[in-house]
Amino acid sequence: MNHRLLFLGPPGAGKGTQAQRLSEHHQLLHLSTGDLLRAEVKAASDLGKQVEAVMARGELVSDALVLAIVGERLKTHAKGWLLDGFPRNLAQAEALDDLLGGLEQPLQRVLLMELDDETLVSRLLNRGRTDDTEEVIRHRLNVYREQTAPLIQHYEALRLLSRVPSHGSVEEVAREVEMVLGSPS
Ligand code: B4P
Repeated sequence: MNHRLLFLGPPGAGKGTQAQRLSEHHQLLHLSTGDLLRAEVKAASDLGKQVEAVMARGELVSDALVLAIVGERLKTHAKGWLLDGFPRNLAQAEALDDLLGGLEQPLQRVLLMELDDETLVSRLLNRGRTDDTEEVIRHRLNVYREQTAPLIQHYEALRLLSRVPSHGSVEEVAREVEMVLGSPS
C-alpha cells in the first residue's frame, strides 16, 4: 500500500474519521492541521490566540502558520504519513510539493472524499463543535469550493487523485478507502 497519502474533501466528508482509522491500521503518522490548530487554541498559545477567531468564522488560517506547523512534523517522520485537511489551497499545495521534493518523499496518492452538501451539513450539526453552526458550516463550504476544490484538478493533472464515495456508514466508507488503496492509481 502507498504510505504517503493525502485526504481531500469538503468539511464533514469524514476526512478526520477515516484518516484516524487508516493511520492506526497501517501505523502512519496522522497529520491533521485542524486538530493541531485546535490544540494550539486550547493551550492558549500565541499561535492559538492568532487563529481562534479565524477558525470560529470558518475562514482559512494563514498559509505561513499552517506551513510552519506541517513542515516541522514531516521532517521528523520519514516512514509514512497521512495528511488530513492540508493543503487547503493552491499556495499550500505548491509549498507542499516543494517541501516533499526537498525531502525526497513525494506524495503517492490523494483520496478525494465526496458527499452531497445536505449530508455534510447534517453530519457537522450533529458533531456540534464550536465552529459547527449552520451559518459557519455554509461559509466553510463556500471557502472549500472557492479555495480548496481547485486542488482536485491539480492532483488529477499529477495523476494522483482517486475518488471515494463517502455517503455510507463509517465502516462502509472505510471499506471504500481500503478498496481504492488496493487498486492501481
Ligand atoms: P478540519 O479540522 O480539517 O475539519 P473538517 O473539514 O470540518 O472535518 P472532516 O472532513 O475532517 O470531518 P470529520 O471526520 O470530523 O478544519 C477545521 C478548521 O480548521 C477550518 O475551517 C480552518 O479554519 C482550519 N484549518 C484546518 N486546516 C487548515 C489549513 N490547511 N489551512 C488553513 N486553515 C485550516 O467528520 C464530521 C462528522 O461526521 C463527525 O461528527 C463524524 O463522526 C461524522 N462522520 C464521519 N464519517 C461519517 C459517516 N460515514 N457516517 C456518518 N457520520 C460520519
